[in-house]
Amino acid sequence: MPLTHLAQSDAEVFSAIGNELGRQRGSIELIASENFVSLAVMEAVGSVLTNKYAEGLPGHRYYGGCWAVDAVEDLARERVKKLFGCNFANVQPHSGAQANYAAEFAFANPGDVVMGMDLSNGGHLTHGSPANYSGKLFNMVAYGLDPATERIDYDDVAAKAEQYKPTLIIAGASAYPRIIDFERFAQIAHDNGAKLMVDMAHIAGLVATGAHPSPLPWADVVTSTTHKTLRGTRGGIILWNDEAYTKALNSAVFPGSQGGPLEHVIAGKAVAFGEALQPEFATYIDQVCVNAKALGRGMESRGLRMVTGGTDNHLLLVDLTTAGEVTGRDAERALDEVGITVNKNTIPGEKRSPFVTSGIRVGSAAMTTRGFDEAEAERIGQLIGDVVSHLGDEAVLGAVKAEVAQLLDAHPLYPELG
Ligand code: DSN
Repeated sequence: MPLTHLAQSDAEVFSAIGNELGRQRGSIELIASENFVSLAVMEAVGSVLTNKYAEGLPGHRYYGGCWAVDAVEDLARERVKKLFGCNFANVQPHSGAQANYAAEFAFANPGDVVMGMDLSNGGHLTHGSPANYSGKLFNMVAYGLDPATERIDYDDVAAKAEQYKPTLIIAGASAYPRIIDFERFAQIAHDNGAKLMVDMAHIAGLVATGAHPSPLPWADVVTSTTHKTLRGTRGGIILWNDEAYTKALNSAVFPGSQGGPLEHVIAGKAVAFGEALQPEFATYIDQVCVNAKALGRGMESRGLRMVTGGTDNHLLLVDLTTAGEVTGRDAERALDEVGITVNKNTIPGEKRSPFVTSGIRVGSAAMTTRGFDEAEAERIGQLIGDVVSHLGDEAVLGAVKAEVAQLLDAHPLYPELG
């Protein structure tokens, strides 16, 4: 929406926001955890709800005047329960990390053994990284991938669960391109007296439409962000089915780890959940999956290797070691220069630091929202390959940049914003 008041009152912030709109318009967005929300979501997040304190839950608040935000939060809860077919939801976590913090502390205490996927194998900071609260407060045991298949080594998970008897096992990943077997995870957890938490942040949109099997029949608790494939405003959610967990989970959010909920953001979540319940969202997610495979084909045609050989979801992890000495950092920078945004990423068996890496991660959620089709996705994959194999070659990079600009022109982003 036109930011007329901001333009008049704060030229610096107005200008910075304008720069970011220009940046988003001027590049093919392939960061697998990003997307473009609807203008309706943006309007809800930019609304007067930002003024309201509402500690507590709808109908049980610590402040007066909450009847309107109660209705908003109830809409968000009801819609997300319908979307994922579950009994209970808390829509207040400010982020995925906050959702994970609350879910982990609802089931485990400091010092308990908790198992999570190794970060360098595709896990997440909040699943036990030593740099994160999870690694500092829990006694973390990491599981990883089978080096031969580069897929989750479920036998390793089972053996470690048997050996260490964790309180909680966390399943879910930030850079894993394959279906995750949540039933198997639940069997391993429950056979060993552990609870299962699934962080489905990356694949939530696919789970919503059935493009990835749902964790909800199996997990004790499911967390997610709302802004990746689910295409909502930035934020977190917690979902579960067993009423016995309700008090612990709600209390772990407030007062356990948060104060007043961000009701304007919860309104944005409600709008996004409403959008995801429409049949068009399933069509969108199908295209996301088609485009991810096409990106992979394009890159493979230029000699790049996809970790695990391809993808079942919205993302690909690309092993650059087949492209000579090119690092993930070099590739990320060169692609940025031609208007393709990706992130460097560690690959299984990584030998470089996380700041350098031997891989990149690409995802199709945002580019599909922008309207790119399968043929364009395959071509973009080829262009990525051309850039990676011609670092420093100004003629090739210039030609790629011109073609990227043409592709972007064919799919304008937020034309309504002027
Ligand atoms: N979930 C991370 C990502 O996938 O980019 C950010 O925390």
